[in-house]
Amino acid sequence: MTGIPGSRPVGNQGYTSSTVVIIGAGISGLCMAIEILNRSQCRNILLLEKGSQVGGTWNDNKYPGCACDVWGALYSFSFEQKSDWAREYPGQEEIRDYVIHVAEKYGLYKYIRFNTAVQEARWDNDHRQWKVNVAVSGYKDSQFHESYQITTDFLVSAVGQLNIPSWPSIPGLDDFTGKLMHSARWDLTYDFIGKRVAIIGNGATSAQITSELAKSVSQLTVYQRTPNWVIPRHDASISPVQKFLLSYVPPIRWCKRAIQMQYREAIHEATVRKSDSWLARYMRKMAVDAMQTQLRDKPGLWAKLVPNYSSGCKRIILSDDYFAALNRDHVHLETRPIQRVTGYGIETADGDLREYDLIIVATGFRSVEFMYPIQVYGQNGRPLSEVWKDGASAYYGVTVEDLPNFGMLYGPNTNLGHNSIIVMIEAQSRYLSTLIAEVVRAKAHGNSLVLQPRPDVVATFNDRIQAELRESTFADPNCHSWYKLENGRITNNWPGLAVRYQREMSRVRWEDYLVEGTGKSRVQGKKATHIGRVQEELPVRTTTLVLSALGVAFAVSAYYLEF
Ligand code: NA7
Repeated sequence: MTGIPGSRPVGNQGYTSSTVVIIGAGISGLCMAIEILNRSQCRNILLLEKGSQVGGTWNDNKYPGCACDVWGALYSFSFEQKSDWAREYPGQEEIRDYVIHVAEKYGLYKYIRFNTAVQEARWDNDHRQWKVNVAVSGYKDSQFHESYQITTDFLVSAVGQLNIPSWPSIPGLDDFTGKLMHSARWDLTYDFIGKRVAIIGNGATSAQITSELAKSVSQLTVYQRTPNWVIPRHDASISPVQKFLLSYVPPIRWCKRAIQMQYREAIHEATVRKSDSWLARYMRKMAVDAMQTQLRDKPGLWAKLVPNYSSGCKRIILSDDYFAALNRDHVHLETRPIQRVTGYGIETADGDLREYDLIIVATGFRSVEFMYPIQVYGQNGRPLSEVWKDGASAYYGVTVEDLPNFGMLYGPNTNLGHNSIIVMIEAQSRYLSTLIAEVVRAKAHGNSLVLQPRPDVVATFNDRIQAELRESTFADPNCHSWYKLENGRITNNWPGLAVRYQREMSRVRWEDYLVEGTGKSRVQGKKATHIGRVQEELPVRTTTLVLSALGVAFAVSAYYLEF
């Protein structure tokens, strides 16, 4: 049963087929669905979500202190801007609620199948469709069937880069008899107040947890392997007056958003390209000054907390209170390497053992293993693991060699170190929905259409961005990060400005694609489809001046009116 291409069949029909399948109902999966619904006639879409709520990483990460490290004013869709964030840097619950609001407002719940984990996707050359095998979890859902197969004409992966927790291979970790949890699988029923706590790792997640837990645990030890650059965040709550103005005087909200976008793009040079620029040096000085000020009682720690690599090589941590937490008497920074975990605590390389009630593993995600653990087989059964044997790569992070009618959001080389990922996700959704619209149109006319990027185009694109990345701060050999492989190849980050990505993605060049199927004539020979971009930054010239003047007026009034 294939159903009418444009719409989902009524009732229980067509359960095992869908014109489009999107894996994941996080920010990118929902954005993709909205774009398809807006830009094409297609209503026959399915979002397969292994969790039981929308939100993706913002539903998974529920640890104390979890917040966004991008300003809230920038962290919402351009078409659904949130104007009443409680804080400049919103917390997890508020972001998850925003994502739920989007799913409700755009009527997406009816397209989502929860408790459904994709295990394998295989392209069927004969039928020109994907066969997607899913496992059903959830006590009741799995009583109907534990697994089944869905066929689809176009498959989109929206699983993101921060999806599967990375567990360290520390000897004895499983032998610990106290409470053990990964930061991305926080047990909200566990009462940590008054407990002796260890936290392994000191990345962005650990810094947020440390700042929060230091307030209520009896003892807290942070196990640091490599120091990070930490700069002040200057977070603040947003007053009711400002919320009112942002909500009811949209130009003020646009102005705030545009200025923040402009600022974020302006720091790209210092964070990604030139670690010796005056701004990069200023940022590092600001980081060291803030650390020494907040950690005034423990000068012995200062040298251990200054990294020996470019700021930007790893994600810069934004925090107003991490070092202040480390300054407290019951909080301890441990830099001796961990040797093993015992039944009761953690032993360092010199044999020193400390006992704990709770060990928090804040060691990040399996970020370079895109789509893990889903097994994908493309054209002629070629495994994706073979296409990606030297590391994940894709054409602008969205389409992959030998994977027909397949798209990715937040795929290889699309992560940013300096700006909001939502800007990238919107550009990707526009682009992919243009490909999808053609496939849907062909199907509606009883034809088939198969699109996959030309290998030479993908290779040229990747050679170009890899050359740029080799010159970026991400490539600093003194640091390893979740952006790159052990051999130094940077698989996760985009080298340029977010605006440059938007511009390069603002047209679909059909000549970049191998086109097959009975409906290929509509696309073959066509040069490009212009899809435009969402301009978030300030345009130069007159508008720049006007918005800047507005921004200054806004800031001055905010200061005098104390909102
Ligand atoms: P990150 O940034 O990947 O940080 C992981 C931390 O865990 C980092 O300090 C690592 O040290 C440490 N780590 C990893 N493996 C080990 C082992 N085996 N032993 C000791 N320490 C270890 O993850 P986060 O969750 O903090 O942040 C991920 C992103 O989420 C963040 O950038 C935001 O964008 C949101 P290392 O530095 O590798 O020496």
